Amino acid sequence: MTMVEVKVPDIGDFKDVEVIELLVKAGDTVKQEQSLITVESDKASMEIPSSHAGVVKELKVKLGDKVGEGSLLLVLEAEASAAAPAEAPAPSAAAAAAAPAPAPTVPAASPASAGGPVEVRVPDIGDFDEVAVIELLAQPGDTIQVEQSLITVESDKASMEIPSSQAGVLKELKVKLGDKVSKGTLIAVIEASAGAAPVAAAAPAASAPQAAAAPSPPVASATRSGASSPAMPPHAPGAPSASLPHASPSIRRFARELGVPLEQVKGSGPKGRITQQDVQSFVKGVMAEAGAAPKGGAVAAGVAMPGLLPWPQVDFAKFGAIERKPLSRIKKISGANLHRNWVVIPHVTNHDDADITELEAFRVATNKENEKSGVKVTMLAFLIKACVAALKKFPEFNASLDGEEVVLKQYFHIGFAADTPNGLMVPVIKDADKKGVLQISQEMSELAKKARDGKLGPNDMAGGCFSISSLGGIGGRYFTPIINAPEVAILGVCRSNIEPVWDGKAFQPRLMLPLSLSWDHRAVDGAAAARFNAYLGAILADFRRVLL
Ligand code: CAO
Repeated sequence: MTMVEVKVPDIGDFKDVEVIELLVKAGDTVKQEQSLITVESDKASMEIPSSHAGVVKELKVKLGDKVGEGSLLLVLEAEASAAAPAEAPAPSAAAAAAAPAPAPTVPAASPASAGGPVEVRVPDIGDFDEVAVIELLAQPGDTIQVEQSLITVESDKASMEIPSSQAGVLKELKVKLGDKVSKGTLIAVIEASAGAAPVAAAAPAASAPQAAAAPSPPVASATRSGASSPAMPPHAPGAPSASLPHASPSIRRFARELGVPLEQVKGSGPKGRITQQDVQSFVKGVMAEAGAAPKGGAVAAGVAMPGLLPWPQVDFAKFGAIERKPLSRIKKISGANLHRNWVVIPHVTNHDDADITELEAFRVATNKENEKSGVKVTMLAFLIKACVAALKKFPEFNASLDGEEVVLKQYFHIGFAADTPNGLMVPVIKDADKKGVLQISQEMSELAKKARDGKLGPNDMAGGCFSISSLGGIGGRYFTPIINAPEVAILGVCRSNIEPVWDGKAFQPRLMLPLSLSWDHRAVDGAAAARFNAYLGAILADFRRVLL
């Protein structure tokens, strides 16, 4: 282990600049090039990276300190392999990376003119290549001063504003947000004011880089000598507009990751600078507002929920042809109910299989016998009867929660989910315990027809104790039905299949019906749910058990 002193590298015109952020603390493990502090002058801010990887032993600066090239920032216990001196004569990769970029000099413009359109291009911004445009600071029609910032660009470590070389009226911006620009990229066309000669780009000089808003034009195009290529251009808010958020690159990145619009954040730092705390407080405020929003109501797509990301806003038409249709009235109502039930009720679902080989044979035979009656018995009618028997044996399933009380019902009204062209409806077979399978089948087909025809009345759907959702006529294996509040359980049924079942001596082909029982864990325990399902399976396997 070697102790290494990390110092402020050559940061050009940045002398006696204030430390405005400490990005690491003693004990932190830092990587080479990781930002250690942010410094800020009255015109620009920049992050200072580490020349070495290692563990921070001691920070030698505090907030408000003034630093310049050579100021000691911290002492680092460097990783053995990374302990090469930062200021080696021939710059190491670390030293090169640590060297800041020249600030953007006032860019070269098209030949001087006493009027007429002039192209403004990105000047030499060192290693700042292919950087994203993150802000447009002027718009067509604006009167622009020489050195007034036109756009802000940002790399992963720093941001900087690109100033205009020309005074005049902005005719056209040639870049948009998100565009990648490099030295020489055309950013704007300016109608030069008569007599306003563009600032010429001086020949590259070996002098230190010049800050973008340095008072004395023309400035040198700051090509640094040697291999110490720039990596850290400063953020230089040359002509801060009232709306331009004043924040360091790391805060901008932080805000972007959280989706926080910086222009809406009030900065509490010096000169209104936005701090990490400000961004966090903004997020907390938004969350608190969302939490205080509609209580008990449906939470629609697009409405923020506390603690959750906002609903994704996608321009679907960008990816192909689309058609927009309003949700049906039933879908809106059932959707809101399902959503509330799914969010409020702690659902658990038990899956099981019932052997319905004999029951199915009986059902087929019954249908044959009753062919002339016109009433067709489906498995669902038997399931309703079986559920009534299970509800009688396990009364906590024939219940509703009401505050601190459980309401146990002594009647047996069973709802069944019906698929209709307009959406899901749940008509209810009243007093199913007092009706036979044939009568239940008849009522079910009448109610299903009424549902499909949109003719169900409120009474047809009221008073349910327990619901069954059967997808058996369609297919599938298992699913997790959503409880129909204020009921405390629902049975989901899928398509039966012939399966090999071991009878102790051999596999036998048996017709197995997949059952999925969702139950409210506030009202029912897991053991009771498993017993309910097992009993239901036993009855479906042999209805004579109901008599026991
Ligand atoms: N396994 C195998 N076949 C089954 C079966 C099962 N579990 N359940 C029904 N079938 C068969 C029936 O025997 C019938 O066969 P045949 O035409 O050969 O006689 C066929 O499937 C169609 O039955 P069905 O669906 O018309 O009758 P049903 O009594 O089973 O169901 C109803 C009636 C209204 C519940 C049903 O039509 C329906 O709407 N189901 C959808 C429910 C739903 O959407 N649930 C999801 C809610 S959660 O979003």
